[in-house]
Amino acid sequence: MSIELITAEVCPYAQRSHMCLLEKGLEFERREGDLKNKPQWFHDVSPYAKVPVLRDGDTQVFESSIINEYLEDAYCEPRLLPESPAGRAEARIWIDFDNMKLVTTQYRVLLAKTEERRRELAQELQDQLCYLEKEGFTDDRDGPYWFGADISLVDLNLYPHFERFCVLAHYRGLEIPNSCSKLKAWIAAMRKRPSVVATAHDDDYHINAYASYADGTANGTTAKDMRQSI
Ligand SMILES: N[C@@H](CCC(=O)N[C@@H](CS)C(=O)NCC(=O)O)C(=O)O
Repeated sequence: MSIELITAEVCPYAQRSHMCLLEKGLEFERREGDLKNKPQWFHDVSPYAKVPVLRDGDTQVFESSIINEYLEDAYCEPRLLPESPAGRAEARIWIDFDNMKLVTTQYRVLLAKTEERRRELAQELQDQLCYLEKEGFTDDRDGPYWFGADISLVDLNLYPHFERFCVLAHYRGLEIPNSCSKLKAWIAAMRKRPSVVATAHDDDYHINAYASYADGTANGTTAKDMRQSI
């Protein structure tokens, strides 16, 4: 059975699944989807017209967090979710918080047109980061990752958009609050992880990639979806 990740180098969501495949030690091929000029084959495999999409033999899965859960179910070792139902539920709650709150606020603050709305959203983002710091990065962890010594699907979900925080710093003057020291230490630890080293890009790459979001000209599916929630 062969695994194929339909991906885009630029995409933080695709990075989540790319990292998951690396963490699982799986063999896979990557196929780059041209998001600016989507070919018919891409529409045929991607119901939301987005990357990533994973193909594993006859199985096709989309939505990065669901792809990662699929990989966890299909390829159990190494485990990327806690064993207990309570621990797994906790992981999924934080993955949901990331998808529903953190990530959408980051896009919205970049896409918002007025200064006033940007200020409101910047405050919202700051509150969410402080919540993550206080409620997420608990003091009883025995290692650098979300659940301590072992990396998890929570780490893989959260990391890619933090790699791109430089975009918010560059275009909107935002910083991760100094009070979020555990979050900052976690980002530093993640940056050393081989699955990050293999998939990461530098600040200039990301700043360039998000220019059209910042100047209001982005017209892809993701920008349109995110604009609806501003
Ligand atoms: N919720 C999706 C989001 C995926 C997504 O938005 N991908 C972007 C690239 S980063 C995309 O393919 N957008 C297509 C477009 O903008 O036209 C997931 O987690 O996989």
